[in-house]
Amino acid sequence: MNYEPLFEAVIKGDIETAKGETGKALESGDDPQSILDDVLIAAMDVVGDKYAKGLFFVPQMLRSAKAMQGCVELLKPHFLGSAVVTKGTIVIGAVKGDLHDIGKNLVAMMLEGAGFTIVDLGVDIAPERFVSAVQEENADIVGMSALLSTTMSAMPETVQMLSEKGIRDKVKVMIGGAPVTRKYAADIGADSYAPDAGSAVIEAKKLLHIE
Ligand code: B1M
Repeated sequence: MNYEPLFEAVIKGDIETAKGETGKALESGDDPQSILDDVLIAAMDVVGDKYAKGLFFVPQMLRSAKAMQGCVELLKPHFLGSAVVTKGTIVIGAVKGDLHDIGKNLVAMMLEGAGFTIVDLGVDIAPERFVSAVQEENADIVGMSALLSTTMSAMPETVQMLSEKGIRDKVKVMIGGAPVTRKYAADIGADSYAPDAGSAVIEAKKLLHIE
């Protein structure tokens, strides 16, 4: 199938066309993973580049984000498996000050599809909230997402607070998001870093010694 119309629709923020093209691609049996990686995420990268070059502004980024989210909703059933036994509980959220949730939602979706129970706290989550959710949910993993270099510093605050509450050794910490690196994860004492949603599943399984 020709993906150009879908790619362009996400960049333009044309939700109806984007959803229509995604539906057509799925109906013609195309691989949902490649629609996601090769078209939707690639289109968001173009949007980010245009913003960085001053060609796009926040309202345009927002429209593209909405178009992407509409498409992801259509892809979602294709990623969710039929696992009935949970592989573990993962509390996840975007850190304090960060409103970007597309990547975090994809990570949550893939983890859920792989059989984990997901407690999605949403966006702009303060360290206290991550810590209380870990306690309330008896979570095996806490996952933090940051897309801004200015919000990453909330990650070590959460790690620190887990230690102060005496529960650091009871929960694994996974972090990710565009400005985050493996080195940063090591520096702040996180247990794991994943560059994308697929790797997040592999990392979560490793952390809990599954398979
Ligand atoms: Co924003 N934004 N944005 N934005 N935005 C970026 C991130 C930016 C890189 C654009 C640019 O300049 N090129 C830039 C950040 C620069 C920096 O700090 N390094 C930026 C900026 C500056 C801003 C504002 C400050 C703009 C302003 O207001 N002046 C503002 C901040 C708002 C806030 O958060 N407080 C802002 C606002 C927004 C919108 C609200 C308009 C919208 C977000 C809507 C939403 O999410 N609901 C938006 C968007 C859409 C983007 C871009 C274009 C796309 C982000 C995205 O969804 N990517 C982005 C540019 C870019 O990334 N190319 C940009 C697709 C997504 C699938 O990828 O999120 O990286 P990603 O997730 C991946 C991996 O990172 C990883 O797996 C995911 C799936 O593969 N991953 C994890 C993510 N979390 C993980 C957690 C894990 C493991 C892996 O474990 C727990």
